[in-house]
Amino acid sequence: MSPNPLAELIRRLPELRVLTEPGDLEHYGRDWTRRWTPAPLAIALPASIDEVQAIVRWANDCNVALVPSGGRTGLSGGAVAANGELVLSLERMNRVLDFSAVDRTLTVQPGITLQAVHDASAEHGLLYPVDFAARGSCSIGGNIATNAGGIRVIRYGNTREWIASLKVVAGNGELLEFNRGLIKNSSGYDFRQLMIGSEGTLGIVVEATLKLTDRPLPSQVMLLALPDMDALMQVFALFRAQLPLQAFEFFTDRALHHVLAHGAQRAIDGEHPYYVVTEFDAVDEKTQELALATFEQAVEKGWVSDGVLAQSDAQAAALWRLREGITESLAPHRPYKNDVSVKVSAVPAFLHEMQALLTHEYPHIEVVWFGHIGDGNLHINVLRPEDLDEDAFIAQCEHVTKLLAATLKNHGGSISAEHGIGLVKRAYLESTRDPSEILLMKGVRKVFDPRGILNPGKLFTDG
Ligand code: 2HG
Ligand code: ZN
Repeated sequence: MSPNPLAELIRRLPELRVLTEPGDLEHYGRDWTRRWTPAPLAIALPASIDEVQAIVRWANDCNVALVPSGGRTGLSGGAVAANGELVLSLERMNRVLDFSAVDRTLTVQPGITLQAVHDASAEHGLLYPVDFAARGSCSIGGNIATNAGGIRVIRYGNTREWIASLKVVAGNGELLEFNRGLIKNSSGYDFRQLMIGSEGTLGIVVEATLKLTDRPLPSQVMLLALPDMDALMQVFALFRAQLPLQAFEFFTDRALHHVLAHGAQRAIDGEHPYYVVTEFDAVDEKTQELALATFEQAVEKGWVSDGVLAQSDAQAAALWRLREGITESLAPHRPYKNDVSVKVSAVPAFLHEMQALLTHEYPHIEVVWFGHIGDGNLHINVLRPEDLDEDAFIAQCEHVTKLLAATLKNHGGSISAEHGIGLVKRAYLESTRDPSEILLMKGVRKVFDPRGILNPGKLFTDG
C-alpha cells in the first residue's frame, strides 16, 4: 500500500479533478439519509471511462474503497462515504451520447439526470417512462444501481425493463459491456440484469443504452378521498378493471397535513383518512365518461367519499404535488424510512397487520404512510418527536423494523421495494433473501470485485 494514496492518485492522473475541501467532503459524502457523518478521503470527478478505470486500478493497488456516486438522492445510505473511501462522482459524465430512431434507444453517460433523459427522449418524440419526484436531481447511474421504480410502475415496470445495454467498470478495473442493445439475446447469463440493483457493489456503470417507447396518450388526473383503509384496494381493483391506469398512488391525512404545510394547495375539503392520486389514458369523451362512471360506482359502493378531476394541466400538476411533495415536506424531520412491498394480492392482509404493529409500537410517534399501492409498495416515514434524542429514536425504529421484517417475511414481502438496502436495511436482508441466496450474492461479488473495493459494507458486509 502506498503511504499516501491520494498523492499517488494525483501522480497517476494529473488531469483528474479531485476535491478535498471539507465542504465538498460533506456534500459528496452523504445522501438523503443524513444519518451518517461523511468522512471520505477525497472526491474524484472523472470525465471519461479511461479515468474511471484508472481510479479503480489505483484503488486496488492502494487498497482504498470506492463509493460510486450519482445524484445522492438515495434513501438507504447506498452512496454514503463515512469511512475514508474515495467518492467516485460521475456527475461530469452527464451527456447524451447517441440516439437511434430505428432501435428506439438513447445512449447516455451515467451522471445524466432522469429529467435530462426525459427531455432528450421527448425531443425525439419518444418516452423514457421511469419517473419519480427526484427526477431533477437523481442520476441514471443511481437509478440503475437501485433498480428505481417510481410512480408509473403499474404501467411500465421498474428501471430493469428499460435497460438495453450497459457498460460497467468491474472491481478489477476491466471495462465490460453487457447485452449490446439486443432485444433478443438468449446466450447465457444476463449480467446486465445482475448489475441492475447491485448498489455499486459489482461494477460502476459508465454508460447505459436506454429503451424508449411511444409517448403516452393524453391522460387525466383524479384525486380521490377514501373513508377507510379497506377501500384502497377495492378502489384500485375497480379502477384497474375499468380504466387504462398509468399511476395509482396513495397517501394518508398525515401526509396531506405535511404537504399542505409545505405550500401545496388543498384540493378536497373536509377530513378524510386516505387519498389516492390516479392518472389514466383519456383519449376521447368516451373514456372520460367511463372515468366519471367508475368514480360514481366507487361512491355508490361507499369506497370513495369525494373526488376531483383535474380540468387543466396546472390542476393536474397541483394534484400530483400533493403526492410527489411528501418526501420534501417531511425532510426537515429527518424521518426514519421503511420502503416495503408485498404482492398486490397480499396488500389488504398486510396493511391490517402493519397498521396494528405500528400503532402498538409507535404510540406517541407520528407515522406517515404513502406510496405506490398499486405495486404493493408502501413508504413508511417515522418522525422523531422533538423530545426524543436521535440515538434512542433510531434504536426504537430499528426494533420496530425487525418486527416489520418478520411480518413481511410471513407475507412473502420485501424489506426494500425500490430504495435499495444500502446501510439502512442491511441488518434485515435475511427477512427477504434466503441465507443461501445471500451466500450466492457474496460469491458473485467476489467474481466481479475480488478485493472488495466497490462500495464495501453496502447491501451486506463482505466475508
Ligand atoms: C416516493 O415514492 C419516493 O415518493 C420517496 O420513493 C419515498 O420518502 C419516501 O419514503
Ligand atoms: Zn417511492
